[in-house]
Amino acid sequence: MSKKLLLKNAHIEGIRYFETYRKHGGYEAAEKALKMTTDEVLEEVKISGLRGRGGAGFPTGMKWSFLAKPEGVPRHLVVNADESEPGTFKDRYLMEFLPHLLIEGMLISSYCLGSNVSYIYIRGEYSWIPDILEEAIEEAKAAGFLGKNILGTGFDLEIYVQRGGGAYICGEETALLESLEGRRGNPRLKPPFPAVKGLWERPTVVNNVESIAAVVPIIDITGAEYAKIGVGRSTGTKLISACGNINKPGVYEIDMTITVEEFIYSDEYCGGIPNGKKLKACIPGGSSVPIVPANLLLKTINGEPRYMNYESLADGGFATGTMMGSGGFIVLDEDQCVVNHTMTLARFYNHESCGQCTPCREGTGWMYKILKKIENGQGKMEDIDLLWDIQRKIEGNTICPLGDAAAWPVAAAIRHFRDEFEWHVNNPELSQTQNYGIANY
Ligand code: L3W
Ligand code: SF4
Repeated sequence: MSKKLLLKNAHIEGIRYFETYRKHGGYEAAEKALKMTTDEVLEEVKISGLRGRGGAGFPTGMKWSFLAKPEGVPRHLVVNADESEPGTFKDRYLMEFLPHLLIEGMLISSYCLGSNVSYIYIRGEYSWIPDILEEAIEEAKAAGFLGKNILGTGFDLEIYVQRGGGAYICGEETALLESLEGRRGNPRLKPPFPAVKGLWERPTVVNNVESIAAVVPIIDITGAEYAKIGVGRSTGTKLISACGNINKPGVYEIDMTITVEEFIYSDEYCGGIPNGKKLKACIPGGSSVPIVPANLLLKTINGEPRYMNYESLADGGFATGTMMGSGGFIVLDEDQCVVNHTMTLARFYNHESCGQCTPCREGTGWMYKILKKIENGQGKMEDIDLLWDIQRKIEGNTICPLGDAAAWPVAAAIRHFRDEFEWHVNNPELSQTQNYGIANY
């Protein structure tokens, strides 16, 4: 059984409210952190090995240590709650059921970074959650954990919740900052990174909800103890939102030592595939990461079991491996059609492209049109090569990672499931009425 750090109290009735949260040890980590120096808190986060839980897995302590500290310039912490990656809904769970865990994590992190005004930028579609967060903020303020001179330390902190307008691109950190400043959410060129020039050109740390929540158990049990959980550079626990063809969709906390097979088939997690169907493929880190066929998902190219962690999922590189990404775990059974699935994703990325760079603006639309043609039985063999060519021209040639995120699913689908694309081309009548998966298994 995986160790629980973030969700250990999630089952307690009323844990959403300050009184219950506090009764179960809430804000004790904050009290501990506020007695430490900011350097000591930073050191704990560094030692913990915590990596960003939003998708990139960048070391959190290193990001914090990059924060510029020019004299007299305010600094900010911005929590990225614009969780829009298809298949990803773990931050929603945290904010909805454990809002004080996020507020406490923000208090500790803001203290460490020297941010007196911090923000939560939340996706517009989570329309009911800002009220939950604002209520938690008010409760924390009434109890003296936010506002002026917190616990008599002289540290002040205000937290504001900003609702997004429902654009996926605003989850990209610089687009988020543009939107927070009141402009259209167009990504900025990096460098400069937000740690140097972020919100209103001030040094800013942008971190995912889960990353900031994880700071609470790190201070609670110490960075060294946190680093003992997990394996290698995949320390601590990770929230996984599991969906697709599984018996038990939901949000699970894992300790990154379990195998992919255990995660899919054990009753503790996904509980297997409905109706005894076979596993076809999986996208383990949200829609942007490469799809992996079952044989490469359960074993690495060296024949070792594949584990639910950053290194093992990426084993063999993108040609055979995939990525932990945001932990949005999507399972496809033998009846699913990869062409249809890839077309749906291509439509999404085309719709969400901000349009600033030509390869992404034009390429995503082009890929969607070709995939639709193939899916509808109107494709030619050369369309598959054209699709391959387009995705290659997008990858690495855009301002932000949305271009790569649109290219990778197409590349992986062709690499691993070219036979399905060819089936659609060779069976135009059938492909208009049924999918490859249903026709062939
Ligand atoms: C200062 C340097 N800071 C890097 C910071 C940077 C950022 C973090 C990671 O994209 C990925 C994307 C999605 N000085 C720095 C530095 N930083 N070098 O570190 O940066 P980066 O560029 O590796 O990634 P990113 O731009 O944050 C995130 C993928 O995650 N993804 C996520 C999708 C969406 C969600 C969601 O809805 N929640 O997660 C899934 O795979 O495709 O590749 O903070 O500033 N020298
Ligand atoms: Fe906009 Fe796409 Fe360029 Fe990102 S890659 S800046 S979403 S056009």
